[in-house]
Amino acid sequence: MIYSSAFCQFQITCMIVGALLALAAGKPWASEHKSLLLSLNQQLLRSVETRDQPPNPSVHIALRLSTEHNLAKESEHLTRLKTEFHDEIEKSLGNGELVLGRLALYILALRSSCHDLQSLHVNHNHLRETLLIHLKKEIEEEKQNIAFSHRPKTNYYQYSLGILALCVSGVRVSAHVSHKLMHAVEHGQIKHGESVCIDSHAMAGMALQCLKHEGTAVKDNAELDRTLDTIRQRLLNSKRANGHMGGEFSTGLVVQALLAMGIEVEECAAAFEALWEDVKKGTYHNPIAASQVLPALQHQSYLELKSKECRREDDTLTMDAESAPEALPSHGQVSLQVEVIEASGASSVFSIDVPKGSTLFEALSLLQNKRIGFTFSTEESLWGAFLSVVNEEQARQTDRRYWLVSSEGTSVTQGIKDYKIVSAQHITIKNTGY
Ligand code: B12
Repeated sequence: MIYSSAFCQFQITCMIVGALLALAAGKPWASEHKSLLLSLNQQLLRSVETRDQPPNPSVHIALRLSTEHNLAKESEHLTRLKTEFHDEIEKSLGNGELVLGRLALYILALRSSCHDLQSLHVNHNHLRETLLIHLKKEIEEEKQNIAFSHRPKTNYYQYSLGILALCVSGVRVSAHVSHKLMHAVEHGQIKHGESVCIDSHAMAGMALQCLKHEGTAVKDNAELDRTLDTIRQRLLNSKRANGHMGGEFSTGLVVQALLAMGIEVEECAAAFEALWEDVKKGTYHNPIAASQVLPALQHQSYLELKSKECRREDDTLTMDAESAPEALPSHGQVSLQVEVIEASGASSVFSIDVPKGSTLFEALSLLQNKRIGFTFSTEESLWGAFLSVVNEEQARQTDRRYWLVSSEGTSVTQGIKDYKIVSAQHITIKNTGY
């Protein structure tokens, strides 16, 4: 009797498990995810087609790490990187700028297409060096900057990108260079403005994990393990109630880093859910934002570039006609207050009504056109327009200053060409040191 009731329970359990398995086999979400992936991939492919956008190495990496390809379009984009982007790098070098992050991304992009890295050179100061030799020099220079002023001239995100690019290209990274990164992590020196920079921790995690995989000699192996643990913990602790890790624009990189560091896909379930929701909402319409998310959604990370072979690749990705962007009916005007706080602390407030749904860039342009004392200008970057000058005051990265943009006291999470004004608000643009 006892035996038969236990058997009965066992049968019921089996039936429930069976039903669940059958449901899972149908995976109603699987086909939705598949079409979201395809649309994100196509969005990136479309972005490289647009001639008015400069080639972007981060987008190239995402296209190349993807499982589906359009080999002709990817090859065209590679050519544009090797000409237009390459020229931009040489121009910056001519102006005496550090190009660490852009050069590292460029090398990763070339690696993602299995391009021979020894065949490309940069010319500057009458010197002709391979990209890798020049990257090594810049990273050494940054190491010296950290030694003297306790921080890099660029930032730790770019320093990590540099280490990662050398590592996946099979170039030895000096133990002094990696030690400086580990030290910065351990001493909480990696910030985005005032707060801990989750994106840079993710990049540092991938860079250091690559060194560990490769068995690169470091100053102290125990320090490497400790730092990787610290990073893993900080990334896991960045989890928010809605599943984002850090924020909607950090989650892709954090997931990539966690996967690279050996965390199971299942452990990132909430983060994946948040990413799918954001893809659905169109949060990643900026190509570089999409480029940091697509690899994560395909369970890939930049570490995979190390073993990329570019053989027998799929070539089925086509560009469907772009679905016309939803024309947002403009429901009248919203009032905007723009407060500018200069480095001296002096503040001025400007008011304007703008069409609902305008980008902050459009709103600021309207304000500028009113000729009531507000002016601004921007600089181009891989993320788009970076606000650099307001009322003729420049917040220079070389002076470690920038214009921090907040709405109702909260730092906005997008650039001025992406941030939309949908309700009346008080925008503060403050010249801030970091
Ligand atoms: C470092 C950094 C900064 C530094 C840059 C200076 C420095 N010395 O390091 C500082 C603190 C100034 C900064 C400022 C801002 N940042 Co920032 N920043 C980064 C970070 C961590 C790395 C950028 C980098 O070096 N990339 C590598 C190099 C090779 O690429 P690059 O394009 O040449 O880099 C330059 C530009 O990216 C530019 N930049 C930095 N941040 C931003 C943000 C925007 C919107 C734009 C257009 C440009 C830009 O500065 C970089 C160095 O010169 C990224 C993280 C990421 N996931 O990419 C966030 C990131 C790009 N920043 C972000 C944001 C939101 C901002 C701010 C808008 C915050 C605010 N509320 O004010 C401001 C920009 C305001 C403005 N004036 O226009 C978001 C952008 C998200 C989005 N969808 O647009 C990111 C992705 C962080 C995140 N996960 O949320 N940032």
